[in-house]
Amino acid sequence: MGDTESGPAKRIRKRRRNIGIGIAVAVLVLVIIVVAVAVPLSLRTFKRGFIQRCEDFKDKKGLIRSKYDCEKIWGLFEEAYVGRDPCKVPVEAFKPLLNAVPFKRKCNQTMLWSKTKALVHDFTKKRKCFETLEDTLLGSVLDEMNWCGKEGSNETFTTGCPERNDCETSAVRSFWNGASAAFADAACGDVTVMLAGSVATPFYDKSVFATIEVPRFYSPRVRSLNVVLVTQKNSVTSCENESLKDLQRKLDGGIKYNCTKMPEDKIYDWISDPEDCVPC
Ligand code: N1C
Repeated sequence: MGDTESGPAKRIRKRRRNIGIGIAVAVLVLVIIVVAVAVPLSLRTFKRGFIQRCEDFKDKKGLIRSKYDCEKIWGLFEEAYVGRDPCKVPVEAFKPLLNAVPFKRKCNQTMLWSKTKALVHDFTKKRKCFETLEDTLLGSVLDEMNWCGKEGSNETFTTGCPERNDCETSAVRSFWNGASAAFADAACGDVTVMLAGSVATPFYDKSVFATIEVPRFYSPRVRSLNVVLVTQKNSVTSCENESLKDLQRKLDGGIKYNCTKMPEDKIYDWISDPEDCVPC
């Protein structure tokens, strides 16, 4: 039957096929270019962002702390995960980085959180007497970032990395676990934590707060743990919640425990009060 096709029809069919092949080749070339350019570009952007945030980091008084060697900090950071399987980065790999940028702070200033991140950071932005991990240099530089390395490569990737629950020892999880441990080790005096009164278990036993921070508090270095249970309009959870009793049981004996229920609106009123806290 094909033999009966006229000359012009055959030519049109051939031309269409050639156009199809041309488009396929162009798309393939485009994909190769995008992959080749985008990967190093994402690394360049990630590293540049890291260095920029590090150099712009301000202390509590709003002063830029030029004492940090941000290139050196980047080098120590990168060493922890480059060339490794993205799911096999041990917490210890971040030790040199965490030792180089210690979390020293005055007593009574430690502010922890679990499932209340946004509110707590709105709070500490105004109330400089408290400091969260994200108010420190490393915490602020890496907050909300996702990154990983790959075996046989010396690059940093920001796409194709494990998601939060994919593996226990991803670069991101190990960094936060190591940083949270070092941050908790630096706590002394009265420690504050904001927990969510809108959930059934404000003290969730798998959280970083429960598994990493609480076990690092010892008396007399830590005098008290003050829980602020943040409630919303329909919150039913109270300080009598079972999980909070569990928290009390897990706490080292000499540490005083307090729990105060506080509506979220009231905390926002406080935040907007222009009067700042007394010298820390
Ligand atoms: O698991 P969570 O809370 O109890 O962790 C919060 C707790 C805080 O007190 C911080 O000191 O642990 C510290 N911390 C961070 O500062 C932090 N910033 C960003 C722990 N994790 C942190 N992240 C990311 O959020 C990280 O990916 C981790 O898995 C979550 C924890 O959030 P959560 O469940 O609300």
